[in-house]
Amino acid sequence: MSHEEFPTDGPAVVTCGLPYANGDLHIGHLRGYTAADAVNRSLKKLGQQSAYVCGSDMHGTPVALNSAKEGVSPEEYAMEYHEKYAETFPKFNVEFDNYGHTHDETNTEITREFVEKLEAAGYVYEDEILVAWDPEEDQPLPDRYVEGTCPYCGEQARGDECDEGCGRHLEPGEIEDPVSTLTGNPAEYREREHKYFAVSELADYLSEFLDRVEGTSNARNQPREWIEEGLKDWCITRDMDWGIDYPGEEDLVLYVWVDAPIEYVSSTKQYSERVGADEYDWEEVWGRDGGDGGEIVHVIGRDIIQHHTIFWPAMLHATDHAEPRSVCATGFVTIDGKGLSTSRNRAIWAEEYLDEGFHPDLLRYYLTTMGGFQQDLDFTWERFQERVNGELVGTVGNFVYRSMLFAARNFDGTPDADVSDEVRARIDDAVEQFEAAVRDYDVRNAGDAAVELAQFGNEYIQQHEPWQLEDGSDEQAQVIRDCLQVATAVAVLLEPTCPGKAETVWAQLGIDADVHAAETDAVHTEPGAFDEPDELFEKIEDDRVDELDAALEEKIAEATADDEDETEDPEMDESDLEPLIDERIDFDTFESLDIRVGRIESAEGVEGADKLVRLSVDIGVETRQIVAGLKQLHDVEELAGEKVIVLANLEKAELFGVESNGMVLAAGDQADLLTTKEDAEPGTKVL
Ligand code: B3M
Ligand code: ZN
Repeated sequence: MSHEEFPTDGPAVVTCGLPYANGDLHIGHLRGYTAADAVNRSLKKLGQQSAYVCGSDMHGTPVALNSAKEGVSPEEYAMEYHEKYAETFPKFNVEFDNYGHTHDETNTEITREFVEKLEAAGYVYEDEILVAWDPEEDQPLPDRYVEGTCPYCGEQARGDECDEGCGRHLEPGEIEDPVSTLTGNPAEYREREHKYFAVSELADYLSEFLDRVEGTSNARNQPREWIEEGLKDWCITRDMDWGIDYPGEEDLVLYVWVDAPIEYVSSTKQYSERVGADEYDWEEVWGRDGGDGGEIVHVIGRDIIQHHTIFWPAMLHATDHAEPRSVCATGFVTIDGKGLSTSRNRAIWAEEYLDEGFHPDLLRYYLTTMGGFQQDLDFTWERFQERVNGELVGTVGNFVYRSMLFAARNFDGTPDADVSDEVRARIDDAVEQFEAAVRDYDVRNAGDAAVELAQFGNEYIQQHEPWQLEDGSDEQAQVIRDCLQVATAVAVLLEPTCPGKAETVWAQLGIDADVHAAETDAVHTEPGAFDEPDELFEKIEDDRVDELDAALEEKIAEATADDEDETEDPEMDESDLEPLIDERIDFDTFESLDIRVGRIESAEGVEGADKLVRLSVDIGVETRQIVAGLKQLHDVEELAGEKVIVLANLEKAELFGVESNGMVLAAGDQADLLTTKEDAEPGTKVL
């Protein structure tokens, strides 16, 4: 079954993964919220009725742990961040139709209703299970209270998610070698009674759902593997105080991942109640009226694909709700090629960006149009400058400003002339490109449609040289009229990406209408009379970038130094080193290792894996495909050309479905790559 093309008759809802109310917002968060905001605005441009809803995720161990560190109650702590978020998003022109939170009455009520429906439909059962326990604190250790080894991939993992390895959700009791994050003690396992949602019974439904769901390929493909492996039932309760009580059970709260996605529904309800069901009907959207539901579009980070393509649709289906139409999962944000780290302050914080005085649309433009949706997105101040000065200042700003300045000086605004067929057709092409991109949830291409149209405008004005034509002549009027129409259209198509700037362009053009509400046919709106415009964008100078870079480096260094200060024992570094292995090997054993010099020919990230890179390595005799865990530690784009040392006769392995034929040697946690001092050629044996 394929979905009806946008715009559909029914309403759409666009959501973005809820931020945990447990810390400041940074550029990694903003990527998702700006992309989803752009998706919502773009759908509306197509004439689709659509609302954008979200809310703060107040529950669970992410909030409980952080609030305990601050010594305040989880509720107080989470509310404070919630209010902060509600203030910050609009500053980035992220405009939610409703921004609620998971602890409010609406969500508490709807969550209870979901659980009761699940129970009534026979999907919930009770089981005695082993949960991690801190013997010293004598308390259970749900989710982030425990860390250990992922049983699937062997990486270090949190109690409920393998956040550094394979990304899988982990059930209580699954993690190996559990250690309490409260005391650092090894955790024990104790028997407890918990509630389970029989997700495994819905495997067939979920397979069919995955055939239908639209969105990014990572979100459609990864879950198939999990289903093929066999779905486990899902433990939906926790031994905690903070959360929504499990109906009828005093000691248990619901697992945070139960009530969090339900907030999508609750938030839609709050919006609907505010504007009236005649205007926007949440029951219709979520299929609570017995219908098929509206167009539910989820934008998420790629680390929560399993929750949105397995658990959530299973919950919706089992409770007779409509299913999501699409799940679009973004990649992560890296800074200067390295993984974003809040503890090391390797981050650009939302407030920090605003304090620099940059317009929010600049960052929105960067985040929504830099690379594909699913790819990791690297942020550097240089590239930020490059994109702002190149596309926004040089192409869009320059075109709009020069056309309008000329028009204001020679015609007091829009000259009296008809738009030429050529220009009208070019604008229509841009609209087509934009609409096709939106139907693909491709916000980058939608943004490109606007910038390429401005580029055309620049070429057009250059070619027709209105300054060479007689002032006030019909010919001159014609060229300028065309340019102003292009400017009008650029603003419409750029609105989802740069809403603030689009508004400015329309205001400057003397158009007395709302560019946000405008649909794509508004590209042909006639501009009015106007005075000399202001420049739309400001160039970012090189020394500004140098300052920003220096400040970023400094704060990372400070955070690292703070980390080191905490290492009280100066011997610590040494004891961190692994002890030497006593047992000796003979020379023959050493000789049996075929170690070679190699040269990396190409490198690309492995889809779905946070760390893995697929390398093509020339080892003289042949070229090998080798998978290595280098992604977060190195700039993948810069690996090609590096000389490396390869263990060539290591047995083959398969990582994330990709064959690895050999091993690239590297030292330590930071994967410092081994290389040669002089110029030994690929293939040379290491002895
Ligand atoms: N609060 C944040 C995350 O894991 C989490 C999302 C909930 S979405 C329903 O990205
Ligand atoms: Zn794992």
